[in-house]
Amino acid sequence: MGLRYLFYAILICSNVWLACQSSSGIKTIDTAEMSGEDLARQFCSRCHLFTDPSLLTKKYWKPVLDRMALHLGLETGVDPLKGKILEEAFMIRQAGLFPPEPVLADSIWERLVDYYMSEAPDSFPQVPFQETQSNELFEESFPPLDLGGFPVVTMVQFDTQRNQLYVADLNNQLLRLNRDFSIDQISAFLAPVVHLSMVDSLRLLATQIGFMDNVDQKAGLVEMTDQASLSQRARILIELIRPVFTEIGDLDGDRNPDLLVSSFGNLVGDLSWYSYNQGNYSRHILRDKPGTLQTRILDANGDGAMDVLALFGQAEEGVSLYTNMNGEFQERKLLQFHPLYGCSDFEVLDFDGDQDLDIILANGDNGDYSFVVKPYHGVRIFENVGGLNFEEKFFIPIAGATGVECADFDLDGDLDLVVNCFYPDVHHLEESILYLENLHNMKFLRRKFNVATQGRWLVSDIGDLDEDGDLDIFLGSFALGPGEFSDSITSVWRSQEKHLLYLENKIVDR
Ligand code: HEC
Ligand SMILES: [Ca+2]
Ligand SMILES: [Ca+2]
Ligand SMILES: [Ca+2]
Ligand SMILES: [Ca+2]
Repeated sequence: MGLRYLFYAILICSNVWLACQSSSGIKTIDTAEMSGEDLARQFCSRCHLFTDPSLLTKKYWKPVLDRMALHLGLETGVDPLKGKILEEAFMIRQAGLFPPEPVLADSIWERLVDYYMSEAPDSFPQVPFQETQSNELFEESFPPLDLGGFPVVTMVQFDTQRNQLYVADLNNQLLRLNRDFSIDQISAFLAPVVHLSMVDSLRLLATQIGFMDNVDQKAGLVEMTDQASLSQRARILIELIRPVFTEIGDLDGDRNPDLLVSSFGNLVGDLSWYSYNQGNYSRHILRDKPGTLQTRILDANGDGAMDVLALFGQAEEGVSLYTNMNGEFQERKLLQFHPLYGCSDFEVLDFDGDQDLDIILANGDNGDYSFVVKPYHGVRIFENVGGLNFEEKFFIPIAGATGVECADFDLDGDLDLVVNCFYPDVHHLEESILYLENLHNMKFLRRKFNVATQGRWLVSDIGDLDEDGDLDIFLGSFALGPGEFSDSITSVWRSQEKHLLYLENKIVDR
């Protein structure tokens, strides 16, 4: 009881502190004379990069600015904490995301809004024509999978050790499929599985998100399970906020495997590692903010200690490197993007063959406050030009790009790309899966799939399932989620049980 009161007292103080800080902010900055643009640069760069008016059309700035008004403590008639459970409201308040007092006066806010509304375009510039050809490499099929109901696949993951395919869904099921897509093993978990990490040949870790929806509840967990039956469980970490990715690695150099967990969250969340010591895990926070999508544990500077590369997709988007300095981690921001960029997935590999790691990025998340096809969404290649400094070398516009896989699919010696889209352009649904065939010299042939219209492609993976020496592609459909898609489109996504799409690579003749 005493502890609760203490928390409450801290909470009140921090609110007062915020209010003080903001009112003194108004006094020191003379907003009266500032232009709309200066106001925007002043007040809209506090939590993320500045968003230029050109990034959205007039129609879509309105709902975004209404939302951001709440982040500046303005009274809009909307309670940002409405519908939140007590625990969520507490954490969100503590994060200071919605100041209890206005940070600027209404009249100043109006000037800022006028700036966005007058500078924003009525429509986006036309994306240059993208010639698209048909797929000739892959045989397309929907293996029958009796999962019950319409597709809500939360994970597909190829197991290179077993040469089998894992599939998980919103109904907490995890399946392991054989080469002919018959079920080898099926098991019910506590929450939807979104990522697996192999511990050894006998055990694996299952990351369970808790809620797929945007909430801040601590309903996520990581469990260890045996690979044979998938049913002997041990809870390793609990009360996580929407964890999406777990990596195993020795981060403190004591030869015991530690865990690195991306708790994506929503308004709150974190990237943390958990050091293992005699059966217990202790938590160390790397980033006390939501939005981490994926990580790569690697030794970036070659000093023998493992470092962490992380991809962020919420508000402060980008890629950071956390350099390990005797178990303390120092962040270096490698790439930084504005909050409309919509980072979703990355691949870290040597794309151009000059012996350093490059970054292939898919950005197309459209699930927040502005559901419109954005000309800057797509896939980008960031080349490592030395010392982990990156330059954007290539951009392929793709509406709502969600996942990217990079490999030499046609076996001609260069790396090709496959992209899946959860927020496709309704006018080009057949492009919600694209095979980008590398023609050398940063030229890609864009190839579409007619069957792509049949699902909403949230997840993907690749692997040589039929063991013929080439890489096959697996895509999972998730026929729910935000977006303005017509009933006729969603009814196609939901009408048949097309959970899984198999693109069998035909480059190697059997
Ligand atoms: C107190 C922190 C804060 C301030 C100040 C702030 N933002 Fe944001 N902004 C966020 C967060 C957090 C998000 C992520 C989306 C959300 O709110 O859930 C975001 C998202 C956005 C997005 C992306 C919306 C989408 O549809 O994906 C835009 C655009 C944006 N902000 C613009 C602005 C502008 C313009 C201002 C100034 C008027 C501003 N922000 C001020 C915290 C802030
Ligand atoms: Ca290192
Ligand atoms: Ca390289
Ligand atoms: Ca190739
Ligand atoms: Ca194959």
